[in-house]
Amino acid sequence: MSWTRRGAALAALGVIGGRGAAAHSLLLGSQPAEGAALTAAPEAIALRFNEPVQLTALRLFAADGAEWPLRRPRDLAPRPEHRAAIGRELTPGAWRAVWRAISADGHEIGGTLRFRLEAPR
Ligand SMILES: [Cu+2]
Repeated sequence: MSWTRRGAALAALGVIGGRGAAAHSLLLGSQPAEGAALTAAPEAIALRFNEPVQLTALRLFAADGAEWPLRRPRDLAPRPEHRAAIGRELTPGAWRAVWRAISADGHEIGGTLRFRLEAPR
């Protein structure tokens, strides 16, 4: 089932949003940090949650929409920390990492992490 269809199915069951929202797993932090302006290209993207979550998607995009390769374990076991190695050095500019996960309470959560890589000077 695609994520879109799964999301629609979950929404139909009333499990997305509304009651119990406070019980969703929370993203506590990341590397790079949200909004960071970096002077050196990061070698990985890391996400840290308050409890184990199953990371179902993590994709990295350049400002022009080009997707950059990430390498992460195929193992989908729930963990509080997830890390993906960046397969190719980032170019200067704006970047966004889009992630989705299954929260420990079974709900789908997701977000977008934005950061910049400054041009060398
Ligand atoms: Cu929830």
